[in-house]
Amino acid sequence: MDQHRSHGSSGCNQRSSYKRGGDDGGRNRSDKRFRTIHHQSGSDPVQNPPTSQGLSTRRELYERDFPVYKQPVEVGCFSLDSGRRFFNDSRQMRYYVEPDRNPNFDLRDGYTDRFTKRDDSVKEKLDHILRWIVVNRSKLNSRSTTTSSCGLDVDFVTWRGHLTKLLTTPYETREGWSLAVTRFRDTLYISEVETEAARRERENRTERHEEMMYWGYKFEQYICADSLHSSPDPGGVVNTNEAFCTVVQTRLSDHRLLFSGEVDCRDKDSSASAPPASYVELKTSAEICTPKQRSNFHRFKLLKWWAQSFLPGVPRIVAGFRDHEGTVVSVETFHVSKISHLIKNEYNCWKPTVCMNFCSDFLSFVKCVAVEDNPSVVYLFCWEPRRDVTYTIHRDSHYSFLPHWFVQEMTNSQDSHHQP
Ligand code: 0WD
Ligand code: CA
Repeated sequence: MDQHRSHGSSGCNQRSSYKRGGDDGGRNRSDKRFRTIHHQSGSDPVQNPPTSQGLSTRRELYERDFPVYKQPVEVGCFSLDSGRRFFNDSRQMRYYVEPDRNPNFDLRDGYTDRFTKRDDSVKEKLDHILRWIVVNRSKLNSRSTTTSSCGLDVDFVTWRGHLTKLLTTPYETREGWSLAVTRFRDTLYISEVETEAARRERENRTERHEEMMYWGYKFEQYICADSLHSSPDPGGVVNTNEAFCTVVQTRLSDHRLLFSGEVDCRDKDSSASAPPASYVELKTSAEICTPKQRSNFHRFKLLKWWAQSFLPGVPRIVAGFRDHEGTVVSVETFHVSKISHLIKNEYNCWKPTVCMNFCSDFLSFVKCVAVEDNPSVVYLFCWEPRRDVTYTIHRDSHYSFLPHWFVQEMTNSQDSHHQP
């Protein structure tokens, strides 16, 4: 994993320009990443300050040395069963069975008679990760025995998928995002809020699109076995409620991260490396027939694939290329560490360093903006393509996402730590 140090500093003190009010005494006028935004006055729940800082997403501002990104360490895992119930174990782990290079898998098989689809109108927010934290707290707070601030020993808690969106932001031209942030006991929790555009798209998917979403899960079923000594069962039911999730800890610049991501399967060979190095990400994509298609694959798809797997340290992506009828015509393995070399010949292509520096700067921005430590306050960071990242503040609103049981559990277990 790259571990080059970045030269820029990212603390709030050096970057007073992050702070609201726009009174930076001119210190950051030369820093083009942070811009004063004049908000329109409106009647929203809580008013923005008249002026506040936004964060630019222009690529050229993030072309610095690669920031420190520590090798992610798996600190735990959990499973979600066919009814989306949480288990603090690896019961949903699946094992990789190498397919033929030209397997002719029929991805349409079982649609819709052997398919149970997760209800994606149900927003689970961070709940499963929070559940994992409550059960595994002792693994996380090493400083709790020596200091009075009995928080988790991490700066950010989130889903890997949210970080993937941050990494790809400088190159995204179509889809914006909204991320809700709450500071609680000095940890910043980041949970996505579905944008209006995303909701409309979800509610108006075509039947063709629904079926193509199934194809990805069907590919997994052709390749994954439920146990070390069994074979994949393409005759079974595809149930997208089921998930195995890894929980990893790492550091990006000076940001200590704890995040979880869904893992498709692991290498069967028990002498192979420990997780996350033994994990395999599975993907499907349209077969590549023209140079233009190859270029688009490199420029757009490999960016998303790289970002998603690089974050948790998953080293291998196995891709099934399918025709228009949903037949997998070829299978190819991509080594995540080699993807940035593969794309070097593309004109004006994406750069890993831009992705990581933008993410790092966004997290610094969040640290400086989200200052009030309060489980019911949400700082909502929003971004649309070709715009800066902006934020609004919401108290006791429908955006609040830390559940009472989590706040209570964390408060109680802290109190009990302090009893003689
Ligand atoms: O309600 C939501 N929109 C969210 C749900 C937001 C964030 C996470 N989640 C849940 C997912 O249902 C899943 O259990 O968290 C888990 C995955 O989190 P992640 O790893 O952080 O998400 P991401 O990297 O975006 O997706 C990883 C895999 C996907 O694989 P592909 O190869 O398609 O990228 O998780 C699956 C999917 O297999 N996945 C989902 N499965 C069912 N419903 C969903 C979803 N909404 N999103 C991702
Ligand atoms: Ca996958």
